[in-house]
Amino acid sequence: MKTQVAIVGSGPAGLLLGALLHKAGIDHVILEQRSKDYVLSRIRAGVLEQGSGEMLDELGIGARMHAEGLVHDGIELCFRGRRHRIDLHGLTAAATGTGKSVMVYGQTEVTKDLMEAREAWGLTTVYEAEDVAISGWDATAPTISYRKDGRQHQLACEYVAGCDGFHGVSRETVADRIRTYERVYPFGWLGVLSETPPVSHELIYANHERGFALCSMRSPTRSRYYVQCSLEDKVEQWSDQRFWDELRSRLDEKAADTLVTGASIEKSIAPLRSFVAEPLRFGRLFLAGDAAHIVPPTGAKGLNLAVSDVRYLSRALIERYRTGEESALDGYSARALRRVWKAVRFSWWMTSMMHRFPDTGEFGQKIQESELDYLTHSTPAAMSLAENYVGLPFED
Ligand code: FAS
Ligand code: PHB
Repeated sequence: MKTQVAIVGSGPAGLLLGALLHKAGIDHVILEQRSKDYVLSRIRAGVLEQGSGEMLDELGIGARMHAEGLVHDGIELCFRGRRHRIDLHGLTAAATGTGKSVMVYGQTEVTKDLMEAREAWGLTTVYEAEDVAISGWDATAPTISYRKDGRQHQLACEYVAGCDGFHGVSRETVADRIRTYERVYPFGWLGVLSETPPVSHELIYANHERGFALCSMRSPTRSRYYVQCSLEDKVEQWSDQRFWDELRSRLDEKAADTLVTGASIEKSIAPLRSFVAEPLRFGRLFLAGDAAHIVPPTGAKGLNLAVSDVRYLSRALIERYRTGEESALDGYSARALRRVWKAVRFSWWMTSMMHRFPDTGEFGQKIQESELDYLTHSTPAAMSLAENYVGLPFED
């Protein structure tokens, strides 16, 4: 088989890149190691930056997002038993003249919309492609080998987009040439999905001496909650009752009293890390999304950074195929990384401010509360949080 661009991975990065290349008439194939159902079964991100939603609109696949997604103009920060609203839309309007919001619309739904578009466009995705291996990326005619239904296949291509996530093969292929930067956090997030109405109409990020908590949602009837937990914890140790009790203990009185609990329909523990690989280009191989970087979900940036990388990579590939010009491809890594590092910083900052670390102690707790007090009473400080949370501008 032969194509112009081989995309490894059918998560948000790979699917979105495929859609953008298709719209530009560039031939591509997606190779995905898992089944379609497995990819759709993963419960992950919940918040889309405004720019991410606009990219789905540009592709003509934003209809369900607008019909079912929830536009949020603010978030709340809860500390010392009180909630304080950060007016994202009002603050970004005051700062830039244009108010911005976020869209609460699960990554699962984005993935579903992109997969359905692919099928409608008759595009090729090879699911359950095993033992994907990339060769010739340092020359001009890369080849990808993989096994499907017990048979070995070769895919000849001109460029490879490594969109295969943190544990993928793409970054591993160039492991001896890549520089990595990492911070592993000494705690995890225990997440619960429940068919219960959200405790509030906006997200609540809570700082508490017992640890961080987050109240999010997927719809007016489906909630997503998280509590910071120990990395030694096992999901089996957390009954639903224990989870709800712990969540209540970290919220303000009104939220604790009005929280509607119910049976968890998904419960999982995710470790937290900040990770960036540099550079993002190796000859004809380009890394994008979680294959290149990981952020703690505190700033709701993971999925949105995958969108950001793909925006830059797709434009560079389209320019190359339309004009033969390769300057945008040459500039992809530096341009994508500038925005990546700003989101990595914001996610690290939010995580550092909201979580209980082993060495936080009483002094550290006072410092965190003081920073939150400053944020919720200083317009310039709140503007900085707001412009990062809704998504910094793309530098096109
Ligand atoms: P993905 O990991 O989504 O997709 C990579 C794809 O490549 C997968 O389908 C995988 O099966 C495939 N693949 C891997 N190796 C392969 C190989 N060798 N060959 C072929 N295919 C291969 N972000 C947020 O913003 N908010 C959150 O709350 C949040 N929660 C998260 C919770 C968890 C448990 C995890 C793991 C991540 C979370 N994230 C969150 C981040 C997440 O949403 C990612 O940023 C997003 O999935 C990135 O998309 P991709 O880069 O496409 O990577
Ligand atoms: C989610 O809804 O899963 C979510 C929302 C905001 C975050 C992290 C996760 O910062």
